[in-house]
Amino acid sequence: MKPLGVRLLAIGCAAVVACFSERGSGPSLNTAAECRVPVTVIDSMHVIVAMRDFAFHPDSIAVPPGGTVTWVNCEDVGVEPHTTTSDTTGIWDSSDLSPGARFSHRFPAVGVFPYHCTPHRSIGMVGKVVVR
Ligand SMILES: [Cu+2]
Repeated sequence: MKPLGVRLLAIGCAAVVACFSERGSGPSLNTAAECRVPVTVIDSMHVIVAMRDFAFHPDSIAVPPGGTVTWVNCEDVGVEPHTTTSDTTGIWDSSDLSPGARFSHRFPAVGVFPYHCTPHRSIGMVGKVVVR
């Protein structure tokens, strides 16, 4: 367990430093590990939402003000891309994320932020971030 924990902590720090609505990049992040995480909380300020089977897991998640959510596309290679896009236009929009890609957004203030996957909204691929 320890090696995995250390690796996840490193992922969390990297994402927090990368900060505001930034597309992740770089070889230091381990998408396979992120997709295996049994709980979505990396630490109190950073949570992961997996995109899998044309849904967000979990589809509702809470973070404190200043917290960061990282969405990871955990579909198998070859599955069509997903997005994470705020229902309110302009708060965040990942654009297409292929399997293995990720996107992070930091939420500075309290509120409820519904979002969706642009190509799959009509089949119910929606979620919600609650900042409290
Ligand atoms: Cu989708």
